[in-house]
Amino acid sequence: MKILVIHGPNLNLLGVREPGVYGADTLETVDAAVRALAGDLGVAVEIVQSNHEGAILDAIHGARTQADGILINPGAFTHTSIALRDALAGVGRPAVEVHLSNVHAREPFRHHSFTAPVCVGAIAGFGKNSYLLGLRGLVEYIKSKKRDP
Ligand code: CA2
Repeated sequence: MKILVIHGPNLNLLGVREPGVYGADTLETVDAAVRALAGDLGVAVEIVQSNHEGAILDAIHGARTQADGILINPGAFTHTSIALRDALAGVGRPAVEVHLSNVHAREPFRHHSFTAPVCVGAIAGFGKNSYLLGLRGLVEYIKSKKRDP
């Protein structure tokens, strides 16, 4: 099983600015934890980060032939991008949306997600652990679908 992990815009700044909101973890420490859990679960991961909407769309399209599922933190595109929603809906691969912060406890403009309704689940508010919980959930979901399609 192979999972495509996508970090959206500005997540490359993690740990460098705003530690009060997003914690002290850097993207490198998040990726290391994701890779370690993937190893424990016996799945392969490909991890990408982009600040460009089109590049993220291309990565999602690539999952159609190259991955079994998508773990995505769409960053601020969560709240703005119908294109991202259409890509996730159209690619035919299950996706889980994750957020470091509890977006529902923040500004009202972060409460709406264009992308969560086309994902099989969403997790927010647990920092780095949101990715780990999301990865576990996605892998279990894919396994259960293989057992009982
Ligand atoms: O909580 C999350 O994971 C978010 O997806 C993070 C996004 C934000 O726009 C979403 O509403 C929630 C922001 C990405 C990180 O942005 C940073 C900006 C400056 C310094 C560090 C991170």
